[in-house]
Amino acid sequence: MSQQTLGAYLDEDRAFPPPTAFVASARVRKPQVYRDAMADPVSYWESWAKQLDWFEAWHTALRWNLPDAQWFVGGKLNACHNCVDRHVAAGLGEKTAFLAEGENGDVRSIPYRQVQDEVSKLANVLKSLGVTKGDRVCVYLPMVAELPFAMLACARIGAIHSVVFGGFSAEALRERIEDAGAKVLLTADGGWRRGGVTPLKAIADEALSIGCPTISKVLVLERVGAPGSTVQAANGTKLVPTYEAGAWREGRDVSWKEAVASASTDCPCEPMDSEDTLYILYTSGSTGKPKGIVHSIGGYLTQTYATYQWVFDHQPEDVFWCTADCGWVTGHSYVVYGPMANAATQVIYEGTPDTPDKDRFWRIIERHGVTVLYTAPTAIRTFMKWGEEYPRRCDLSSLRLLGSVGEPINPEAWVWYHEVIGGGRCPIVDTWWQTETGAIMISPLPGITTTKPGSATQPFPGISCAVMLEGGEDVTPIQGALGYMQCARGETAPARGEERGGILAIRQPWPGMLRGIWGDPARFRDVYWSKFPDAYFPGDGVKVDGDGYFWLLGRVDDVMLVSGHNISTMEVESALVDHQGVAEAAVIGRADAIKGQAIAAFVILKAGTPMADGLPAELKAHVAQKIGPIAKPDDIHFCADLPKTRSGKIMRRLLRDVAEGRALGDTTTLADPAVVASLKERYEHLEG
Ligand code: 6R9
Repeated sequence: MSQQTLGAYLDEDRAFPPPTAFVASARVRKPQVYRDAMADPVSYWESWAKQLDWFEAWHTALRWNLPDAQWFVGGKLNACHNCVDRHVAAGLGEKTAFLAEGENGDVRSIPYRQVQDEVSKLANVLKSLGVTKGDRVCVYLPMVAELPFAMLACARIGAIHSVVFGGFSAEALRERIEDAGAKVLLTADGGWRRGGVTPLKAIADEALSIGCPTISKVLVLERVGAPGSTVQAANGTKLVPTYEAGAWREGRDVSWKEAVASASTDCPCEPMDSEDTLYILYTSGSTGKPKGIVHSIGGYLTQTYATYQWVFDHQPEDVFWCTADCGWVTGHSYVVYGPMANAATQVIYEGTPDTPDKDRFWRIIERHGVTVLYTAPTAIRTFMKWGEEYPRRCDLSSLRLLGSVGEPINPEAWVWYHEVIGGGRCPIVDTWWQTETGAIMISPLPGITTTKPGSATQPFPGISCAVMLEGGEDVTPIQGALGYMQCARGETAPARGEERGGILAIRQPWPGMLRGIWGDPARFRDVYWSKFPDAYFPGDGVKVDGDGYFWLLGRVDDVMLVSGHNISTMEVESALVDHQGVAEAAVIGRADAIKGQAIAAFVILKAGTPMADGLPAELKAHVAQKIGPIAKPDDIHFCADLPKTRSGKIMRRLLRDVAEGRALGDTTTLADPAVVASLKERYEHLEG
C-alpha cells in the first residue's frame, strides 16, 4: 500500500467514544482486561472455560504443536448441556430462548425448557435412525427453530453436524454430503422465501439421485404443508397454490413430525472430550472444492461464549438478533453456541428483508423489542439504497447496540447504520473473524472502545494479531506488556501518516481456531500455515493506525497493483459509495498492458439518481479527490445488481473474468447467475 493511498483511506478521522449512558451499565468498563489477558493469555482463557459446565476437568490448558492446537486437554463436556440443560437446571426453564418468526408471519415463542424437550426428542430420533457418536449428520433446513434444534441434537449425542445453507443447489449439497460422508440428512418439505417456497426436499432428492451413497435416512420436517394445498406465504401476499415437494421414498424418508411425536424427552448429554469434533462447516476457497472446516468442542464453546458476552455486552434481558442463517459460521457461533451458552433470548427469522415489504426487518425489531442487532454491511447498503422511509415507519428505540460482520464496512454505511438505525445512541461493533477462526477475533468492546467508522479496532483480549510484510517480516507497530489499548500515540505506535500496512497474521493459538480441513491435512497446512513460518495466515490485508487500530482491507487477493501502486479494491469502493448518487460498488483490477492493472468499477446507483451523461466523469473525479488520481477508475459500468455469493460476498473473481472476457467459471455459489450474464452482456456492449 503506497503512503499516498494509505493516508487518504485513513482520512476517516471521525471517532465515537462509548456513550455515557451505555457505559453506565456496560459489562466491561475497564481497559485493564486487555492487560490481564495479555499478561497470561492461557490462564485468561482458562478463566472463561471455567464458566462452562465440565463433567471432568482438563489437565492441560493448551498443547501447541504448530499447526495443531489442543485446548483444555483431558476435559469432558457437552455443548448442548452448556447451551440448554444447565440453564433449565439453574431455573431459567421459562426464559425465552427463541422468538422464531416465519416469513409467512407465524411467530413461536420457545422457552429453554421446551428447547430441552424438543432437542432431546430429536436426539432420540437421530439415535433411532442409527446415528452414533462421531457420525456426520447433514442439515439442510430453512432458518426455522428446528435448525438450531438439529445442531444441538447432534451435539447432545456426540454426532458431528454439517449444516449446508438452504440456498445451495443439489450439486453443492451432494458435494458436501459426500465429502463429509454423512449418514443421515435432515431437511424440510420447503421453506418460505421471498413470498414463495424453496423446495428443499425436491433439491435434496436430486442431490441423492446423483450421489450420496452414505445417506441411509432422510428426516423431513413438515414446514410448508402438503403440496397442492393453498398456503399464504406472507402477511398480505398472494396465496401460493403449489410447489414441488419431492417424491416420498419409503424406507428412506421419515416424517419429522411423526418421529418426534413418539420420541422420549429423556436423552442424557453424552460426555465428550474437549477436542472431539463438534462440527464441519464448508467454506469456499479462492480455488478448488470447498473446504470442510473442522471445529472442536471445548475451545470453540469457550471463545464463542466469551466473545458473545463481551462484544455484545450481554445483559440477561436482551433480545438479540443475529440476522445470519445457520448455514454460515455466523449462525453457528452467534445464533447457536455463543448466545445460547449465555442463556440469551433471540429472534430468528426465516425469510428475506423485503417480504412482504422493505420494512420487514424494522417491523421485526419493533414487534419483538430487539435490543442488539448483528448484521452485514451488504444488508446495510441495501437498506441505504431502499431509503430511510422504511426504518422511519417503525419504532427502533429498543435498540442499544449494533454489530457488523462479513466484510469491511465502508464509513458511509457505518454512519448511516449509526444514525438511521441506531438513532445516534447505539455503539457499533465491527467484528472481524472467519469460518476458520470460529469466533470474533478483532472487535471493539462497546463499553470501552472509541470506535472509528471502518475500523474493527483491536484484537479481543487474549488474541494476538500481527502485521506482516509479504516476505514474512513482522512489522506490528504495537506490542508489549501494556497491550494495544494502552499504547499512547507516538510511543511505540507509528506517527499519523506513517500507518503500517501489510498482511494480517495470528501468532498465538486461540481456543476457537479450526482444527483442520476435513480429510485433508495437507491442504490445511498449505492454505493457512505455509505463508509465514510460525503464524496463521487468514488471507486479509490490514493497516494499523497511530492509535493501534486495525483497518481490515479485505482479502489480499482483492488488492490491485496499478502502475506499481497497491490499491485496495475496498478503498476505491468506499470512495465511490461516498458519492451521493451511489448505492453500492464493486471494484476489480483488470489486466492492462501499460499499467499492469487497470481499475474497473461496477456501480449501482441509488433509486432516483438520474443517469446523466457526465456521471462517469464525475465519479472518477470523486474517487480522484478522495484517494488520489492513481485510484481513479478506468472503467465505470452501471448495473442493477452485483454477483454475490449466497452469504453476500461480492464475487470479484467472477467480475474479473467478466471484465477480462474469460469464461465464467464455477457459479454454483452465485445467488443469481443471471446477474453475471447480464453484466457480461453489458460489459461486452461497452467494450465494443
Ligand atoms: C464471519 C465471516 C471471512 C472473511 C474474512 C474477511 C471478511 C469478515 C469482516 C471482514 C473486514 C470485518 N470479513 N468480517 N472484513 N471487516 N468485520 O464472515 O466468515 O464467511 O468465513 O468470511 O470475511 O475477508 O477473511 P467467512
